[in-house]
Amino acid sequence: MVDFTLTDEQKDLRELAHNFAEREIRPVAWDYDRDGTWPQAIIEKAWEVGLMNTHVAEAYGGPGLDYLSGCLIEEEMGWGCSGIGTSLMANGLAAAPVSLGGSEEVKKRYLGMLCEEPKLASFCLTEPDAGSDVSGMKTTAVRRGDKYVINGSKCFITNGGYADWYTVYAKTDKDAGHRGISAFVVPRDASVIVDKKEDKMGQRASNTATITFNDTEIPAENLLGEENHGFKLAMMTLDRTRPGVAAMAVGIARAAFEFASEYSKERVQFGVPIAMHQAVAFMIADMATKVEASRLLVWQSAVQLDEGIRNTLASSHAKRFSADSAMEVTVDAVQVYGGYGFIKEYPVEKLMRDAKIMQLYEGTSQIQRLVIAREVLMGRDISEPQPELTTKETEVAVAQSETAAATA
Ligand code: COS
Repeated sequence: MVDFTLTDEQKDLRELAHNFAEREIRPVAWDYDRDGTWPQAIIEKAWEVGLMNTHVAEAYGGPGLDYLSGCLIEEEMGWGCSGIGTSLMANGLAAAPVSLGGSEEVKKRYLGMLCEEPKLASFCLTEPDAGSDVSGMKTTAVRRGDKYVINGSKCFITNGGYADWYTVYAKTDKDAGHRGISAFVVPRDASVIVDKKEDKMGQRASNTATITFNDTEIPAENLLGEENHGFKLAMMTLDRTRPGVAAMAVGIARAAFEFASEYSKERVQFGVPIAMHQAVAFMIADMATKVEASRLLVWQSAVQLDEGIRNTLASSHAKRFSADSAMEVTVDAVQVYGGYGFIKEYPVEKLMRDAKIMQLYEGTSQIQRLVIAREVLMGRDISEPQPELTTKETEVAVAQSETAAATA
C-alpha cells in the first residue's frame, strides 16, 4: 500500500522548519543575497532548535532522524533561502561518509563535534580538473607510518572557509582509476589552507571556497572505509544526499510558484488580474504540477533509503527532475512578473539565480541522466538493498593497513 500521510512527528518537524524559515530566514534572505553575508547567527539558531545534523545517529549525539524527515526540513530551508539552507545542510554531506565508513572513535570525535556545538564540516571531492569525472582527481594521500600525508587542491567546497573538519577524497593508488581513491577526515587544524571565496551568481549567502592541502598530515585512523574504496563511499554518500538537495530545489520552486501566483492575482492588465488570462494561468498550473511531481520523486527516493532499498535510480530521478523543474519554474515566475521580474526590488530574480546551482552541484543534470540511463538500461532489481560499508570492514581495513605499514 502506498501512503503519503506524514506521521505527527514529521508534521511537527515540518512546521518547526517552516516557522524557522519564515521568521528567521525570509526576512533577511534578500539582504544576505545582496551582500553575500555569512549567516552565522542563523546557523547558531538552527543548530539550537535542532534543524541541523539530523541524520547523525543518537549514539554520536544526533537525533538520528529518517531521510524523509530530513527532506521535509530541506524543502522548508529551500523555501526560506536556498543559500542559507545550503550553509545549514552541508554538514549532512560531509558527515554521511563518516557515518558510513568511520571507525567508532572517528565517528565519536567528528560527528560528536557537530552535535556538541554549532560547528561545520565540508565535503571535498571536486577539483579544478575533476568535477563530474571523479576518478580524474589529482590530490594524493601517501601512507607514512601511522599517518597519511595529503597534497592537492579541492574547489567549490561548500562551507569550506568555516569548516572545522573536512571529508577529503584523494588518490592512494594513482594508477588504479576509481579503484585508487580513498576518503579521510582532515581536521581544520592539520594545516589546511583556505584559498579563495567564490563570488557567485546565486546562493550568495553560502560560502564556497578552494581548499589546499600542502603536506597535510593526518592520523591513519582517519581513513574512512577501506583504502582504495573511497569512490564507492562517495557514490553511496551522494545516493543519500541527493534526495535532500532535490528537496531544497522543491522549496525554491514552491517559493517561486507562490510569489508568481499571488502576483498574478494582483497585477491587472487589459482590465483583469493577469491570472485571468489563460496564457498566465497555464504557466501557474504547470508550476504547480512541477512542484508536486518533484516532491513525490523526492519522497520516493528518501523513503527507499529509509526502507534500506538501493535508491540510486530514484535519487537521480529526484535530483534531475527537481533541479530542472526549479529552473523552469523560477524562469516562468520572472515571466509572470514581466519587466518587474527582472528588477532586484522584486523577489523572483534571486530565486532564478539560486535555482541554477541546483542543476550543477551534487551532480549536474547531465550526470543524473547518465546514472538514470545506466540504471534503466541495466535493469537493476528495484528492491535491491542499499550497498553497505560496515564498521567491521573499516576496522579490518585499518588493522590491515597498519600491519602493511609496519612490515614495509
Ligand atoms: N553505490 C555504490 N557503488 C557505486 C554506485 C553507487 N551509487 N555507483 C557506482 N558505484 C560503484 C560501481 O559499482 C563500480 O564498482 P566497481 O569498482 O566494483 O566496478 C564503481 O563504483 C565505478 O562505477 P562507475 O563505473 O559507474 O563509475 P564512473 O567513473 O563511470 O562514474 C559517475 C560514474 C559519472 C556517475 C560518477 O563519477 C558521478 O556521480 N560523478 C558526479 C560526481 C558529483 O556528483 N560531483 C559533485 C560534487 S559533490 S558536491
